Amino acid sequence: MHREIRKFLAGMAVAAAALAAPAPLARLHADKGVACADCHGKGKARVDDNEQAPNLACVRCHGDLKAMAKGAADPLNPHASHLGATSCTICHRGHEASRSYCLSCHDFDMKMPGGTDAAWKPRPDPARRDRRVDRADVVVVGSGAAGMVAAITAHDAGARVIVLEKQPLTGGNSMLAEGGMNAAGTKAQARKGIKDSVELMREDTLKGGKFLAEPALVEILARGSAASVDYMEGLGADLSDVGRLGGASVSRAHRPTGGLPVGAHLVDVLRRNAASRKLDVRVNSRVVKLLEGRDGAVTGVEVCGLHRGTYRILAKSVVMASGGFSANPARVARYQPSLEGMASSNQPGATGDGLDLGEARGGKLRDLEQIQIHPSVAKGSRILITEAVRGNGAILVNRQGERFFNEIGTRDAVSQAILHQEGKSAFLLFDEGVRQSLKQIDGYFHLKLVKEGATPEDLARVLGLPGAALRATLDAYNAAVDAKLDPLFKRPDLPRALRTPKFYAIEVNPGIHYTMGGLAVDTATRVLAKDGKAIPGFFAAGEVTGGVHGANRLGGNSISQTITFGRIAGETAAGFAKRQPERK
Ligand code: MEZ
Repeated sequence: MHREIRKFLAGMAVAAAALAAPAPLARLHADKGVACADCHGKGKARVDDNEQAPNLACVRCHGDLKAMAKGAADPLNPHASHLGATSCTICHRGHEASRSYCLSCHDFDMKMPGGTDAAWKPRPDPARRDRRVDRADVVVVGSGAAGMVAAITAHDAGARVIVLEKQPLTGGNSMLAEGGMNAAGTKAQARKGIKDSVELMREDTLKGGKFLAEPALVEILARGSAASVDYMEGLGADLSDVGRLGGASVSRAHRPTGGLPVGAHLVDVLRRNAASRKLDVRVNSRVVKLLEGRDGAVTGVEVCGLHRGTYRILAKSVVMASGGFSANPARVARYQPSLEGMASSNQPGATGDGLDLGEARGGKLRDLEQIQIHPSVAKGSRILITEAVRGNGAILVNRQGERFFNEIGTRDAVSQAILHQEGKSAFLLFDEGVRQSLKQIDGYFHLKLVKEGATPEDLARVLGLPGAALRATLDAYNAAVDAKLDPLFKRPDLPRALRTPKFYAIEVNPGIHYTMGGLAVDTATRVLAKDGKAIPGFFAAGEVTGGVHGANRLGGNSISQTITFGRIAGETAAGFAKRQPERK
């Protein structure tokens, strides 16, 4: 075909595609008389990877998130979500179709101006290179609880810190944490008369992890836990409610008053502390390489910023806190083929890039095949139903309307028990008493995941279960609660009988939740090379590390790990940086 005709036809195809695509916001704004210069250009702030400039323009006209959320009757309000203070431009795009971040985990019917109904996805890296070089004492990769705590601690120890987050918002998986933060020997436990000890938490953790964990790391987790609760309370957190989670000998999961989800609260506290310290936190900033010095030390990072392009930051220490890989189906299937196709409860950024970066710099990886499935993800969704619902008294029943396991056993055991039931799912059953004991249950009602009935028989009808069997199961369970003894499954904690109408149920099945393996570290969070020696200038904390949980993590130990080891990483990285000369 003649070249000109080919060019013309290609041009027509592009124009047709543009017409078929939803109108980007820029065009909708132009239709309302808003000029490009009203948001961009001379006299306006430059767009950086944090995208604050376009966000300020949005807020100037539309108001902030609070204002946008005001007056909406529906509790499912994307402007008042559990993600907290996010940027408009995460979802709303000026020059391309907008995509809802909520849809990367939820299945809502969401329409937005200039949008598609497709899920959010990362935008492609720009090809440009920025030759300017930034400098820091400590670079932290990842902005979940481990990263933010490491950054705040390093800053408070006098270091110049830069935090890099590849996602468009901070918080990582920590933001989704629900059930609580484990700690032994806290003031909140003492107020409630709960007798716990470092030794008991250590033994529970080692046993729950099938004795594969590194005892020295577990000792630090347990020994540091109460101080970590104090630390977070010192930053402004409320961790005064204490509940029981699977595999724990006593109640030690700390969360906000009324049993609100722990993660969104802690992330909010950490964001506020980072902001008040004017920490340099950069979102949309993906680390693509760890820089190596002549002495083998890690000397900084190469970053790809959404707008800035690829650039280098020279640093004296780097803390890897980039999380696990539960949201990376290919990687999960590589280590555990049996989990192929199973839904994950994680946010979309949990892809395990930090493992590749660390391994490329000589870091040793351990226990990667240890992948945790959580027993209760709402069937047909990616929504985790916190273990705390069981901890506060809910039971699991199968399609015969019968209990089949100790509901607060360890996750590996409860998950396997569910997978052995007909339909490979179970019904999480609770009453109004349990609902009132744990505020985070309200969220499941908002998400329309809960079925209800005025009596057990009503609920059985709604669920398609045999009513007489369900009634008999509840009667037997309530008798066990009264007698403080569960003859069927030896459930060790029977916090309340299930007698208060209404009766509720959520159908649940196991989902990929946590990756126990990762970079090998020592007790000072120094990343270890294959020869067992620490790599100078390289530290790691949180889910990117391996060795703290062994073959199975206990619920509530993840947030505990992020705070305790995040604090150690921040301190050690800042201390190491102090002893180094300026990088050239
Ligand atoms: O630590 C966790 O993963 C946890 C407590 C999850 C949950 O069920 O809430």
